[in-house]
Amino acid sequence: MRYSAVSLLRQGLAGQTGWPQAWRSPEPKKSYDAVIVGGGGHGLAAAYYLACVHGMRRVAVLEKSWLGGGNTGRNTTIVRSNYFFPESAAIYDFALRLYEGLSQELDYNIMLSQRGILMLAHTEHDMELMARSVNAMLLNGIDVELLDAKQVRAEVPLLNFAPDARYEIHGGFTQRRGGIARHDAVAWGYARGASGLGVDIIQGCEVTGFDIVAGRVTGVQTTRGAISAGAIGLAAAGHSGVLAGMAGFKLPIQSYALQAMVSEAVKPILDTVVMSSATGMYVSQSDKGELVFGAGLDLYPSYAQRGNLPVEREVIAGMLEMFPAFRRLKLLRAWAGLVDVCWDYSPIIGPAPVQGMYLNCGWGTGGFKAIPAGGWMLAHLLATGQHHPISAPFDLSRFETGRLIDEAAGAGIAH
Ligand code: FAD
Ligand code: PYC
Repeated sequence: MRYSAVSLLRQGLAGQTGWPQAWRSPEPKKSYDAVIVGGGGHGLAAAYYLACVHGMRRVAVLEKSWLGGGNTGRNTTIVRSNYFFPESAAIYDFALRLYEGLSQELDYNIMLSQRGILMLAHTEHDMELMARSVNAMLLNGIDVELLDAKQVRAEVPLLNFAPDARYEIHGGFTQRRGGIARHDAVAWGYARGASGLGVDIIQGCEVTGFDIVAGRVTGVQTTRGAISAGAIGLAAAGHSGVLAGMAGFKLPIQSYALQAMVSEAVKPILDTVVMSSATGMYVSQSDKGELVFGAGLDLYPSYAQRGNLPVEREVIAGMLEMFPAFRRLKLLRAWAGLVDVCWDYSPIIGPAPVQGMYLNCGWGTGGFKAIPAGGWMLAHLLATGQHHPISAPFDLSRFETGRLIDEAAGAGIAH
């Protein structure tokens, strides 16, 4: 829906009371053709593409809390597709291309800002490895550029180039099509689009069990009653292992907390995303002016969705080594999300060991950038029962065949 300047002004003067709801909140029906568990970006995108690409409208998304309240609303919003292996480049670049048209597609501003990402190298060794990665990425068709120290300085003069800097900067590489997007807008945009096409989006509805008959899933048990379903998609990120347990199988996944923080807002000071795995920190500036920065994975698996002081101190120390000018900024908030990490740091997309159930999980620390593609692939599976060619390498069977896609380095942050 579009608003004229006059109608916007009228809304403002009327106390913002007349906005229509962006999506419907219906009571759950007894039965759907497809049910998606998890109202994060991946689940909502899958519902949207099911309705608009595959014409399936009898679809529900079940979310135990509120839309985007999981990792989708907790992440640091970095989008990029600079991965090492061709399989990963294919899926993450498919996502980035969808992101590039998403505001128009959904008629909803997801505030994509392709301000580039800059990955730093702090030793000659880092630099050599980076050159190899950049060559591999170029062969994958990804727009990356290797930069020497002088070029990095020209890109981000605020970085610490002092001769006695603890983390010397030897160079880095950039992907200029990378950047950030507004995370909750991505969830809300897909929710609004899906709801408009007839999908039921049901918040406050926790899945507590699965009905399985002769190896085939026929429905879910929820806190709002039983719902039968022709097919079920799991897009529950940090709780994928819990849901798999309810369905009677195990996933090669461990769940960890991943922490992030924001400073108070300041005038524009940093116009790209800077990532440094050596210092364990990355930072960008939000459109509101806050510096958004974060850590590597917590060291131990946990379901405790909260930040903690030791990690915050370490990340802040790393950031101040890199950007001494940020020394006097105040920390505004810190938080964590629960991420589901596979042994090879790549996602699992494909049929589950139970017939009629499909997985979209294991995105670990990097699934925000993948939302449009993850949704597209899950929708394809739910509608056709078959893999899209791009999702086939991410099938669960790779843990039996050994065809792993080890993207630990591609994750961009410390693991
Ligand atoms: P979620 O958004 O977590 O959605 C899953 C939903 O399932 C949740 O809303 C949850 O409530 C619901 N659910 C769980 N169990 C049930 C149940 N039993 N019944 C019903 N609903 C249930 N990725 C990037 O690409 N770039 C980044 O910069 C980035 N930064 C990050 C920073 C932090 C601090 C964190 C925590 C993550 C970051 N990520 C990043 C990772 C990214 O956020 C996730 O991979 C992505 O959001 C996963 O999306 P999702 O839709 O699968 O999961
Ligand atoms: O995947 O780019 C990423 C990322 C950055 C911070 C957390 N994840």
